[in-house]
Parts: sequence; structure tokens; C-alpha cells
Amino acid sequence: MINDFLDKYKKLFGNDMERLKKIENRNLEKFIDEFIDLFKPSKIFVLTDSEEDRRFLREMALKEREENLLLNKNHTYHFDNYYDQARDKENTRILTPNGEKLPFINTVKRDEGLREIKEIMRGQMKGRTMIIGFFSLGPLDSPLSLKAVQLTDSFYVAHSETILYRTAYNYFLENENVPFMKFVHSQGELDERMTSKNIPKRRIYFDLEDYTAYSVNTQYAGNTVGLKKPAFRLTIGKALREGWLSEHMFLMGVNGPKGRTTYLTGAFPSMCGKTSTCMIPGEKLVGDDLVFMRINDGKPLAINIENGVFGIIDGINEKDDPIIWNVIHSDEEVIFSNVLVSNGKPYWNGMGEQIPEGGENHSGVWWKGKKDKEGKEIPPSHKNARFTVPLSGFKNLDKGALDSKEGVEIGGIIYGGRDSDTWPPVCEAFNWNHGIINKGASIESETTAASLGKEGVRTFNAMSIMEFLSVDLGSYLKNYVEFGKKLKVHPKIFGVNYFLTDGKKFLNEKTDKAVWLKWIELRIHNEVGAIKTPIGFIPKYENLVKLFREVLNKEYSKDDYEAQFSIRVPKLIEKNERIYRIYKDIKTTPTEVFEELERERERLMDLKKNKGELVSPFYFNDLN
Ligand code: SPV
Ligand code: MN
Repeated sequence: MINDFLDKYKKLFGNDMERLKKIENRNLEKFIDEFIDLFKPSKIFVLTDSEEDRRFLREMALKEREENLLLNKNHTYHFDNYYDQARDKENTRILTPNGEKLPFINTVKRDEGLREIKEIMRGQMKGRTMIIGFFSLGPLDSPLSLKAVQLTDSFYVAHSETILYRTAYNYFLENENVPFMKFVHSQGELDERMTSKNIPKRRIYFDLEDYTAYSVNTQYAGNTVGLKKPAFRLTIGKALREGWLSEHMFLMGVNGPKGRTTYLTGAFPSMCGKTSTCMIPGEKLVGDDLVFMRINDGKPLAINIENGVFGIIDGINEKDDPIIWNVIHSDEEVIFSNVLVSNGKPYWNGMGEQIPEGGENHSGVWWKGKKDKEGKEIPPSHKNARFTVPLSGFKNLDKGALDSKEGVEIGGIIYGGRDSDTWPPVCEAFNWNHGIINKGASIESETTAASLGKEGVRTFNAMSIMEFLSVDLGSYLKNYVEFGKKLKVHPKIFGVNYFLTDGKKFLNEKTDKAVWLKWIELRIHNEVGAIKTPIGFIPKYENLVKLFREVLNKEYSKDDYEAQFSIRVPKLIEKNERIYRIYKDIKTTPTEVFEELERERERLMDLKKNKGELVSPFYFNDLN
């Protein structure tokens, strides 16, 4: 590096100067120079790949009280401000050259947005340390992976990042001018509990021209940990430009007959069963949130770009989630966020243990019955309370797949949402376009606590990326259609719904998804039959009876099957028309979308004419 530039900041760097001097990277110099000048930190810490540095970040997070120790000394807890508990949709914006509107996306004119956020950021690190971290999304030397540099003044954010991602200092050292995405974060002024104070000035802005994400006056990891959701906004754009897929998906291996493993990805909106699906005991976990998929020799190959899990803790209990339960009770490093802490132990809603009536939580000192400023009773832990752990702690981890440079070949893609009355529990699309359009691009989900706003409202959430979308939705879908054209081997596509009700109660147990996965695995290899309906293929009763016995040791009744798999024709038509109207309003929607939706509508209308409104799966059976 040019010594002049670094010499300017000699005092700030101390011994860490040597660490930067060894890296040859023009863009890195410019980047760091600009933001030291803007933030005016009092100190700089350069993160290498050493264990010692990682431990230093954790110690500093403890020293600065961004985290605190629990009884198990490998575990810490962190609180975000009471009003900073989730991703902030309102103040998240994509910078566009002239502030051009994009469907479903908050945008702001690039110059104005940059001016605004930099003004808020000015001088925010006075008296603080700026951490410079080097990371990789995906295995370091994988052709599918991308590199990133994070600037932050939060030891909690940097510490989380070292748990969730691979550090890449040596990579930058060994390779000249590595291209990288940029993440710029300041938690802003803190209150006495060390949480971000200036919530009205919270901003999360994305510059896709320069692959830079900015966030300020927030600590919640979904807004701040650059490589997580900030990176996702940038990589959706990059994938579109370059013709691959950057998706909000888990990656897992499902064990089939004779030792076979079939890899699946799955896209679900937050809190709709994504994590619990890839954590099903007996199957293989690769990742729970973010996937890059590219074509190699006509085959779809995918990697999990993360190295850890930032998971929802609400409702995690020993019986339903034994794998997660074990990890967060082991000596593995864990950060608990926004849980209740009492006598050095973490507690959360639905953990299946007696929860103390007092302690400390995201609202400060907490007692049972405590109300917030709005008069709402405060639960012991926030619904979006989370745990942060390395993947290495999971005994069901498929380490080979996680570290695979080439990625693993994907046999199937699953799309799901929270839907009380329309989709059956599992359904296979007829082909790629039918699947990505009538399943993926048609996801609707009843809203949850993972982002701020009202819960329980049915919301359109194509591919479960709507909260992260940074490009025009029509072009995004066109990229999917084109991706399909380039594939020689197509993964099968499935729609699932774990939340179907009879109007009052859920029709499935939480554990039933293990059966749907086995059925999906067999379908991918054409080893089980299916029934053809207007919306795709659904399982045959006798196959499910067998699978329920094998997988869950449970009897599966005809009544249950009929209640779960009857085709709810009017609801499906209504949904089809809702989705059609949405795409009709988007100028760039590819024609394939309308064709697939129209065909499905016709099939449903025919069925209604011939068989009525609620059609038993046994009716279709008769046709086979
Ligand atoms: C999600 O809500 O989809 C998450 C957590 O994975 S966050 O980092 O907030 O996006
Ligand atoms: Mn997610």
C-alpha cells in the first residue's frame, strides 16, 4: 500500500498499520481513506484471520458492554434497542441514479441518499475504534464466492461476523487488487445500556453501482452485519447482471435410499419454517439462509455463503428442535440476542421451561406484566430474539458440502410461505417455469415479527426475497427464466405449506415436514408416483401412509390426507388472480409469467366446472 496514505493515520493505527501495509489493493486504499476521514475514529483495528484477533473482538464487545457474559462462559448476550429489534423496512432504501421508482422497493436518488447518510455518519466514530474486517461469502477459493470488507464501530457486529462468515485477511494479502463489496456501519450514539439511541436517524442504504451498503444508528444484525442481509441486496443485483442466482434459501442434503444424498434449497419468508426444515434430525445441514447458485456443465451448483447461523430462538425447545437445542446448550460459542436473562441464564418464549418473572431483557429491567410506552405488555423475550452460532457446532452438518469449492448439485428447490387456506402441504411443479412462477414467484405469506410492522397480514413475497429486493422484479424473474433455459439438468420445483388450517386449527404437526422431504427426495429420482392436479403433482395416499410409518412411526389416516390435500379451487383461483394482477402492473414482467398463470387458471376453472369447489385427492386418483 502507498505509505503516504497510511502515514496520515499513523497514530490511529498503532501496530495495526503493518497489517494493512502488506495488502496491495488500490480500491481498498480509497475506501478506507474516505471513511476514516468521514467517521473520524480515534483508533483502528485491522482484523486478521487469527484466533487471537477473533477473541480480541469478543473481549472488546464484553469490555464495552455491547455483550455480557452468561453463566456458561462461552455464551454471551446482547441487547438491541427496544425499537431496533428487526430489519427496518421504512428506512431501508436502494439508491437509484435519479431516484427512479422500482416496484415494491423504497428508493432514493443516489446523490441525495449518499449525502444524507454520510452527513449522519460524519464524526460518529470520535472516541471509538473503527474495525476493518476482511471476509468471504463462501469458501475462500471457490469460484462461486465473493469477498467483502466491513468497516464498523461495533464489536458485537464484528464479533458476530467472525462467527457467521469466513475471514479473508490472508486472501487479500496473497492476492492483489481483490474486488470486494463494501460494508459501512456505525451504531451511532449509544444509551446507557449500550444500544443505539438515535433510532429516528436509523438509515440502511444500498448503492448497487459501487457495491456498497451503509447502515447507521442501528445494531440489529439484520441491518448491520454486512455480509448477511446488506450483502444480499448487493448480490441480488450482481447475480442479475451476471446471470446467476443469489437467493434467500437454505441448503440441505436429504438422505434417500441406499446411502444416497440429494441436495435441496428452500426459500421461505422469515419465520415460516426455513430453519426448522434444514435442521430436521437425520438429514444433513449445509446452510439455513443464503445461497449462490451457478450453472456448471448444464447443472445447477450451489454453495451456502455463510459459516454460521443467526437463528430465531422463539419457540425453540428440546423436543421439537433437538439439534438447535443442543448447540445452544453446548460449549460452542453463542451470542444470544434479545432474550430474557435471569441469574446468568438465557430464557425465551416457548422454550418449554419455567420462565422467571423478572430479569433483564430488550426493554431493560423486566418484570412480568411490564408495559411499554404504547401500553403493550412486554413478553419475556422478543419474538425476533436470536442466537448466533458457528455451523461447526451442529452435529448434523455436512462439512464436505459446506466447504465444497464447486458447490453441490441441486436436485430440488422448495418454495413455502405461511398460508392458512390455499396451498396443500406439498406439491410438485410440472416443470421449471411452472415452478418458479406458480410456486416461487407466487409466494404469499402471512406477516411475522422478523420485520417491523403488523403481523398476520397476507403479503406477496416472491421467492421470499421481497424485503431484500434491490432490482426490478420483472427483470429478476426474467433472469430465473433464462437460468432455466441454460440448464441441461433441471432441479424439480416444489411448493410447501406447513401452516394450512381447517379455519380453526393447523392440519399438520410440526414434524410432518420430515415426510414431505422424503417424498420430495423420491420424486426427484422418480421413485414414487404422484397424482396430477391443476396445480401440480401431489402425493398418493398409499405412499404417504408408508412414509409416515417409516419416518415418524405414525399412522396417517385417509381423513387427514383428504383434509390436507383436497384442492381448494376458489381459493386457488383467487390467489392466481391476485398474483396475476400484481404482475400485470409491472411493465417488465416476462411473458412466461402470464402464460403460466393463465394456463393454471384455466385448469382450475375446468376443475371447478367439472368437480366443484373442494376436490378430494381421491378424485384425481381415479384418473390414474
Ligand atoms: C431473516 O429475517 O430472514 C433473517 C434474519 O435471516 S435477518 O438477518 O434479520 O434478515
Ligand atoms: Mn433470512
